[in-house]
Order: sequence, then structure tokens, then C-alpha cells
Amino acid sequence: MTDTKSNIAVEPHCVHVIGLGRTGAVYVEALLRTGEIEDNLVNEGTTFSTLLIDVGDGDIQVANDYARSFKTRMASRGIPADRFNHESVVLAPGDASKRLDDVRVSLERFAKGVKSSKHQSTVFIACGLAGKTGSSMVVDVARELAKLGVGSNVLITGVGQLSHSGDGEYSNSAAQTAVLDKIDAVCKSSDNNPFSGGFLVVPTEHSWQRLTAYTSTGVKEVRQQFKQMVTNRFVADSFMRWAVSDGATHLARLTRDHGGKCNMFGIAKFSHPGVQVLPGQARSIWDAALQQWISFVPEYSGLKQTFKTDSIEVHIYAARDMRIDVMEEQLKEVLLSNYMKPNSTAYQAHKNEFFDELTSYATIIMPNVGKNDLASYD
Ligand SMILES: Nc1nc2c(ncn2[C@@H]2O[C@H](COP(=O)(O)OP(=O)(O)OP(=O)(O)O)[C@@H](O)[C@H]2O)c(=O)[nH]1
Ligand SMILES: [Mg+2]
Repeated sequence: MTDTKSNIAVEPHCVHVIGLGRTGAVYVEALLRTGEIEDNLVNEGTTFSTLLIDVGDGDIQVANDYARSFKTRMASRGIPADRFNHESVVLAPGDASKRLDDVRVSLERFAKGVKSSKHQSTVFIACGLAGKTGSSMVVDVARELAKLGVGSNVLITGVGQLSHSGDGEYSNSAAQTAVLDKIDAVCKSSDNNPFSGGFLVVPTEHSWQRLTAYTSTGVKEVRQQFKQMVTNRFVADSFMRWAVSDGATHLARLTRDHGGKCNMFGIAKFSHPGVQVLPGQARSIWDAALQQWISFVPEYSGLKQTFKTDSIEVHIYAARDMRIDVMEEQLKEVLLSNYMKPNSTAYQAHKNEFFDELTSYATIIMPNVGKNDLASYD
């Protein structure tokens, strides 16, 4: 059992993000929301670059607002303004073949910002795999950025969010199958893979299921959209919270050990505010509820039962009142019995106290997945 130390002295690591389409924009927002990204910029030689690309401007406004207030906060802390670059590119609908031409100049400015950092960096290129805009561009944008020569200090890491069963026509769409084909091929090719840091596939089903169990009131369509939005934000926030945690040491370790490959970045949500245990009720009621949702991991992980791995890394987050050691033991048992290859022992777990006393979840990282290991690919 490895416990997370929150004050390890580490060399600064810069994290940058390109968000493609609606889902990609949520990952940009999520990174802007972490306090760590702001704190890191206090250090000499650090930079932070964000770029949004979407068709139309409807889904990027919130992220643009976050970027604006981020600049204000930097100014109030006396952080030099040139350490942060933010840009958004609004593409016209229609002809997708010229899109790369429309983003090239912005991409060059983005790369310049990334390169001006004196430290190791990771560039995330994030999108929803099931939509059209993000999934159609993610590999090309990565190639274009790699061509600009960001240097060996900078790793390019893809982040692709899978659809879930509540996504209607987006659920396991043809676009998702097509992009999984492409990512699988790219990550297996030795000479033409721009994802030096690997490609992280992020499933959403567990979070969606946990949120669906949350409420059955309200107007159906409104509720559906709201729940989709909440799921999306929860998943992206959890991802970025992990990415910048402990000075980005976990991110740096993952990309060092499993760079270039396609890896699973699972998120399993065990509790949600307002569900099952109400304020004032006995805290012990949590135990059964948490155990139940831990047992759902194999059902909602997005992985086929045949998938086996030789290494698993877990980050578990729970409120002070929840019995995190018991949760960790249960989760370990579920993961080892379902996914670990016989004779493999590379299991590590990091425990974290979560600030919201009703929320608990885990990120579950399993390296080296192929498209045929994914339940959504068939
Ligand atoms: N329908 C819907 N889907 C959402 C919403 N929020 C997030 N999504 C997710 O977004 C995924 C679709 O990807 P998007 O990121 O919207 O697609 P895109 O890259 O903008 O591409 P387009 O299809 O061209 O818009 C689905 O898997 C949905 O889960 C929402 O409010 N409504
Ligand atoms: Mg869109």
C-alpha cells in the first residue's frame, strides 16, 4: 500500500491541453479548475498553454470564461502573464478536409508556448470519441503538433472519452468505432505514432450509472442533458485532478513506463451526494452502498472479461468518514480476480481524502489495451 504524500519536493512538470469538440472543451475547463496548475505557474520557467478547437462556438464559451478568469487570478498573484497562453479556434461547419489548415497557425503559437517552458511537459489532446468533430481530428492534430518539433522534453498524450449507455445516438457510434480502429493502429505502429506519452481511453459508464441512480424527478429531457453534463464534468475533473496531483509525478511515471501505448484510464464512482445516505443518518450505511458500487466495476469498466493485464494502479478518493482501507481491500480483490494475469503482482494503490464528504471514487489505470479488449468495440 502506497500512501500519497502531498508535499513531495519535485521538479515542476508543466501540463498543457488541447480540447477538441464539446467534450475536449470540458477537459480544458477541468484543468483550469485545478488549483495546482495555477500554483505551478509561480515557479520560474513554467508555462501553461490551452487551445480549444470546435465547430461553432456554443460549446467552448464556458472554457473561454474560465481562461479569462484564470488570467485575472494570475495577475492578482503577480504571476507574469506570458506564462499562460489560451486560444480558441471556431471552425465553420462542413468541409472537414481543410480543418487542419484552419488550426495550423494557432497550433504553432500553442507549440511555441509549450516549448518556452524549461521543464518536462505533457500535452494532452482530449476529445469525446463518439462525436464527430473531436474524433475526426485527434490523430491529425497530434501528428501536426509532433511535426512542429516540440522537443524530447515534451510528451504528447491522447485522451479519448468513451460514450455511455445514456448517450442516445452517440452511444457506441460509428465514429467511435472508426476512431478506436485508428488509435489502435497508430499506437501499435512503431514509426508513425505521434502519441509519445500514449493514448488514454477514459470510460464513463460507471459514473453515468452512479449518477443515474441519483434522481428520478424533473422533466425527462432536461434531466437527461443535465446528467450527461454532470457525468462529463465529473469524469474530466477526476482525470485532471489525477494528472496534476503530487506535482504530476503519477502522470510522469505512467507516461515514462507506458508511453506510446494505448492505456485504460478507468474511473469508477462509488457514491454521489444525496444518494442512499442522507445527512444525519448513520455513516455505517455507507459501507453496504460503497461495497455494492465497488462490485459493479467489472460490469461498467468498459473492458471485456477476457482482458488481463500485468499491472494495475489505483487512486482511491473517499471522505474522512468512509472506511477507505476497507474500500481499498474490496477494490483490490475485485481488480486482481478479474483483470490480473496469473503470477503478476504489480498492483499499487494510493489513498486520498476527498474534500466533499459524500463523494468517493477511484481511478483505475491498466496499461496496454487494444480495441478488441473494449466492450464498446465490436
Ligand atoms: N447529447 C449530449 N451529449 C453530451 C453532452 N455532454 C457530453 N456529451 C457527450 O459527448 C459525446 C459526443 O461527443 P462531443 O464531444 O459532443 O462531440 P464533438 O467532438 O463536439 O463532435 P460533434 O458530433 O461534431 O459535435 C457523447 O458521448 C456524450 O456523452 C450533452 O449535454 N448532450
Ligand atoms: Mg460538437
